[in-house]
Amino acid sequence: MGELNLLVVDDSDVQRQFALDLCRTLGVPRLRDARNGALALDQLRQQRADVVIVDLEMPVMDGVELIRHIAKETLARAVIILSSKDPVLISSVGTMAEADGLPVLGTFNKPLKQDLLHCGLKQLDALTAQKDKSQRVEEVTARDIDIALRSGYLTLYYQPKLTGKGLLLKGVEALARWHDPVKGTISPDQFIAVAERHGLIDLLTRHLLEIALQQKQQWQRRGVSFNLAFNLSPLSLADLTLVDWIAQLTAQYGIAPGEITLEVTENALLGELASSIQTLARLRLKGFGVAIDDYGSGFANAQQLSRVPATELKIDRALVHNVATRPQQRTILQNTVEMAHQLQLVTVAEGVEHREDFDLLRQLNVELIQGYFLAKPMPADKLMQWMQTDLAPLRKQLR
Ligand code: G
Ligand code: G
Ligand code: MN
Repeated sequence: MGELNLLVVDDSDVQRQFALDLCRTLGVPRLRDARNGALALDQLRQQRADVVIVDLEMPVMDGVELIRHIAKETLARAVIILSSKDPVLISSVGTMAEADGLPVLGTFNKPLKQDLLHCGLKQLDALTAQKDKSQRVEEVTARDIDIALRSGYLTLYYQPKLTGKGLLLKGVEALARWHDPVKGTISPDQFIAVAERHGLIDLLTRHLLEIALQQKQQWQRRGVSFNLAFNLSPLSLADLTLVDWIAQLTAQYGIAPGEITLEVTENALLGELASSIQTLARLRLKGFGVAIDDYGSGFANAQQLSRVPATELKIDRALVHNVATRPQQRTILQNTVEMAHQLQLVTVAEGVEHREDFDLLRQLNVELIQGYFLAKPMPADKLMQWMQTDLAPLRKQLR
């Protein structure tokens, strides 16, 4: 628990002591407490905290108001929310906090449980690592992309998708990577959108698809077979020539369409619906798999989903991450999985980082699991090495 500085805010003496005792048991070195929101705010303004555990129902200033102040004045790095009220209410306060830029490590019903608290507090380190990463944002220009395409700076990494039961390697997702000799590694978040804005996305997509298919062909020649998933830009779905050139290229490399899955983000399916659906339907007719990506991050509803000719539903990291410490999120996830199964879709959980989440997902019958907990995206040669050396121990450990 390092140097952790934690504040417990609860109007009930008994509950407050209980939470403080749990924190002591977990070895939190610096502990403070406050009886209501107003007193907590005074304390935090004098000295900020790493984590504040907030009870929602309190006199003088309730937890909701306190959390807004903490977020607006950045008085803590993260909060944990407690209540004896309806889980949906607790969860919506959590959503509010995160919308204000305040990370939530857990939203729990009272009484607080030690293992849940421990699991929540452990997230803080990951949070810090993420922050450091997101601060380095560089602008990429259309010209840079053009040069990168010509110079071969763009490559693909591959992230395994494993079955929850048995940990079989069912597929990999290809993820674009840009290794620039001057700027270092540039993330797709920084160049896909620029390519889309400057009319370079088709060029980029073809370039990357060709790399992917070439790689797939090599694996095939070595007798290794698993599905390959490839991300398509929503813009590409409006392109009526897309299906033909994907089919052509796939055939050219001697790959069966059933071995390829095309991923499209949920939000792509909201706008230009008719032409998107036409494109996806034609891909399906030709035998390709179609995955709805980032499901749960946007606003697609079940009815819209049922109209999309998909084979797979990828549940967004936002619904998956820390699900084991958020009981109400678990309910949403469970319903999503059931709905997907009723629509005959294979479910994939994205962004699984913890053992606790992995165990829960397996229990909820999510077929495929993808995330740092099992394997990070890696270059093709690394993937082969990973299959040979890391996969068997992983299976043993998670049996
Ligand atoms: O690894 P990650 O940082 O790899 O990817 C960030 C985002 O970029 C994700 O939303 C992912 O879907 C998207 N992305 C990654 N590779 C590609 C690609 O080849 N094409 C498109 N259109 N999006 C990609
Ligand atoms: O949007 P899409 O699902 O295509 O993007 C996948 C993104 O998620 C990529 O940026 C990939 O690098 C990233 N990713 C994969 N596994 C994990 C994980 O366990 N945690 C986090 N934070 N990101 C992940
Ligand atoms: Mn994807």
